[in-house]
Amino acid sequence: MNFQCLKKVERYDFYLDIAFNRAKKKADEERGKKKGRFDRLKKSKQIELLKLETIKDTLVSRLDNILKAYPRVEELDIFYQELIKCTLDYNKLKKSLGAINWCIKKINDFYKIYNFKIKKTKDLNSINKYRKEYYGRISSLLKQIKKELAYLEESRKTMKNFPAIKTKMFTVCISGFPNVGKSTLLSKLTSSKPEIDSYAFTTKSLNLGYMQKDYKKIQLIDTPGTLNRFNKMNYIEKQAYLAIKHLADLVVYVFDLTEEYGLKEQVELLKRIKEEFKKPVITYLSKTDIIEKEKIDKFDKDSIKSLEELKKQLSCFFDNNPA
Ligand SMILES: Nc1nc2c(ncn2[C@@H]2O[C@H](COP(=O)(O)OP(=O)(O)O)[C@@H](O)[C@H]2O)c(=O)[nH]1
Ligand SMILES: [Mg+2]
Repeated sequence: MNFQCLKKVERYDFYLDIAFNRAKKKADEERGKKKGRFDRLKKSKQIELLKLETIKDTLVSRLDNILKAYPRVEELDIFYQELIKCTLDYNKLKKSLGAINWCIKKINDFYKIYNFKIKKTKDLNSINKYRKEYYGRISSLLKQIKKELAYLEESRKTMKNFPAIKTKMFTVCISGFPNVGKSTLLSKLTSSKPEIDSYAFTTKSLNLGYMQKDYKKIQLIDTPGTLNRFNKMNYIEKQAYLAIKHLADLVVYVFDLTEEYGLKEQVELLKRIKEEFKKPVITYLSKTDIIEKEKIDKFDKDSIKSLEELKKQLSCFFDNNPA
């Protein structure tokens, strides 16, 4: 899912301005047209009805576009549903979308009512009175969804930074302590250019990359975090947690023996990851270019100790991919 293409939601008066201006322009055009016999009442009705219709059509189409562009939360992959729930007020979001829907209905209702009233009247003054009433009611309708439009725009800004993950693709999550080389590994395996050395606090979205063979692809996600309690995690750790939980088909756990973190702590985290997610895990030893050979040889025999070997192992999963 890609949330980057969600279009900006404007303030309520922006939509009113567009609709009223368009109505005025159309009415001016209509007035300028030369017609045969001049019937003032008929002409006036025609012009005011045109304004009513233009306002209705413009607003309904604009509001409808907002609704269509917004993803239906309940149809999204569980990963995005959970991400929305932990970054936005889910109920408020649903209510806001509901309010837009309500507004569209009311606009249509008022249009029908005032269209009928203007068509039926035989009095020039009443035409103007009805038109003014219609304008007033439409303006107040839009004003009633002012807060909801603002909340949709706020949500859009948040969702714009959601990672564009392919939720159906075979997915490998790269985990391990900070600074062990997860982002570096992602950049070596894929064409992704994640920031190396960046802190989990400064990144807005998970780093993703793809390994490709012929037409087959697998997705790799750099998932930083040390498994605190969920509500204690920062935003990027929450994304990482949800990605491992809902999207990972395989976890690559990165070990680093250059002693930034003790081996004991790293083994402990690996154990917790296995228990928490119950996903297949393979372990990889990073920074082997600067670790003494003996230390590497002595390290856990099941761990992968070279990039080439890891690539080979991962390439076995190309055929597991339904995408
Ligand atoms: N020598 C060496 N340095 C590495 C290797 N992988 C990562 N680093 C360095 O380790 C630091 C942390 O790497 P990074 O990929 O940002 O770790 P992350 O926090 O796990 O994503 C950076 O300074 C990298 O340049 C490696 O294989 N060899
Ligand atoms: Mg990193």
